[in-house]
Amino acid sequence: METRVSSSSKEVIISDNQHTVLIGERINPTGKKKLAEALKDGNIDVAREEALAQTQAGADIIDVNVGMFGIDEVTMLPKVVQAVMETVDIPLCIDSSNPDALEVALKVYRGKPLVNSVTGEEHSLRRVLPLVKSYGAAVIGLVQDDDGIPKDTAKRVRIAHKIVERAEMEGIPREDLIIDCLAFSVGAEPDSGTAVIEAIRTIKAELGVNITLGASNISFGLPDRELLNNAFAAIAVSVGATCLIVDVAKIRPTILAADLVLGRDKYARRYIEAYRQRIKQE
Ligand code: THG
Repeated sequence: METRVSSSSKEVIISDNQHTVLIGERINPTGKKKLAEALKDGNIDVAREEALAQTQAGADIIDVNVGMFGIDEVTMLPKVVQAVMETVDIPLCIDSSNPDALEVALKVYRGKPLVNSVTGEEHSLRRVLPLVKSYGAAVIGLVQDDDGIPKDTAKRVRIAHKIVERAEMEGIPREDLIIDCLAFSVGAEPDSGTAVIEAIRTIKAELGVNITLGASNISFGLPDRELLNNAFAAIAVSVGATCLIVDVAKIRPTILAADLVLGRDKYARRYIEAYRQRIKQE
């Protein structure tokens, strides 16, 4: 199963046969005062800087999210997408729960983007899937429906089936669908980690689709978040996640090590290259 996305000049392939693809999460105003203030003023320089820094840190794809109280996403999302395309030449993941914002961002995008996201909710399936189809994009499906994010594995699996079915009915090939099993914080929900791990295994076995995860959700409200995020990211990859939405600079060394152990880095090429870069900087 290969999901292909692209910028105007570069293609990224998401698959079990390649290294884990890292999607940089940092263009997101949540919890980032400087970026939030800049975006509220219509200033996109901070977003450009984040795009460049994440690409230099080894991001394969950049997530662009401008959703926050006080920011008009329909105006700002295409603006920031345009600015990031001018700054870096890797594919983008267009992150919004507002379909109108997704549509205007898709209009300005050059290449094949990843749309983040559709859910199992009826209003989302009806509005987002036709957009994905008509712009020839790939899409992340969140296992969430009109009752919210399920706590158990079985319901996550049912929603994944529903999203895949509806996408295929719309004419979107299964390769263009990536399922996100959505983790809660293990601080609030002790079984959150195991429910997600089991869901990844089952969805992958039953549907064969690529799997993603926002690794930082697991650690909300806990100390030493980076440590937890790294452990969870490595576990997710070992059970079948093929791309991760993460703070790339903080997660990449662990994932390079995990990829090597899992036979996804032939001759340790990427692992050794990252080591060389690191000692050059010291
Ligand atoms: N799945 C999918 N998309 C997603 C998520 C997901 N998009 C949004 C989010 N989850 C992933 N992105 C972030 C962005 C920031 C943070 C977490 C996830 C974050 N911010 C810190 C905070 O809020 O405290 C601030 C970080 C900083 O300043 O460095 O943790 O799950 N498909």
